[in-house]
Amino acid sequence: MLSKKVEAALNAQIEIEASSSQAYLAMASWAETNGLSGTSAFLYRHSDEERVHMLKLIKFVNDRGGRAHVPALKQPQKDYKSITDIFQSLLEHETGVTASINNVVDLCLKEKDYTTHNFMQWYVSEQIEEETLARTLIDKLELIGSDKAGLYLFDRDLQNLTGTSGGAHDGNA
Ligand code: OFO
Repeated sequence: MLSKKVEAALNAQIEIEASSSQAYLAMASWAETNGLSGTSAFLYRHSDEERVHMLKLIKFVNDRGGRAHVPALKQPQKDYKSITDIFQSLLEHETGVTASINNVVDLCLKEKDYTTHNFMQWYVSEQIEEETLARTLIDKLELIGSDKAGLYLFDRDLQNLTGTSGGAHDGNA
């Protein structure tokens, strides 16, 4: 059984994962209409992965005797200055998500909720992968600079790049 505090923290995390999914969907749509089809495919997949993160939390909360709430969401940012702007925003967003996950983990320890603590470890590892990937992509974009051919290849490479393990082995969500 979840404590009220842990239940509230998990519900707050559900909202964050849902907002992440919306934010990356908006980025995908921007990229799609700015000639970046590979980037857009990557971001659509990333958006789907975040939805899976949300679903895993919803199921966990309900299975543990709590009640998951589906949140209302604010409209995400619509326009971006560039592809680099997209990935910088994505990294900034993920850094915030990591901080929030760490807070949930911390609360689990305080509440001696080792089951939820164990469940959250998946999110902890996921965040390491996501932040590393975002930093790698930003480094590549810095190297490419204004080289159009480089940008073309970067976008093409993203066509089939999976964001993280998130979408692949989430069979239960
Ligand atoms: Fe990348 O945020 Fe989910 O966990």
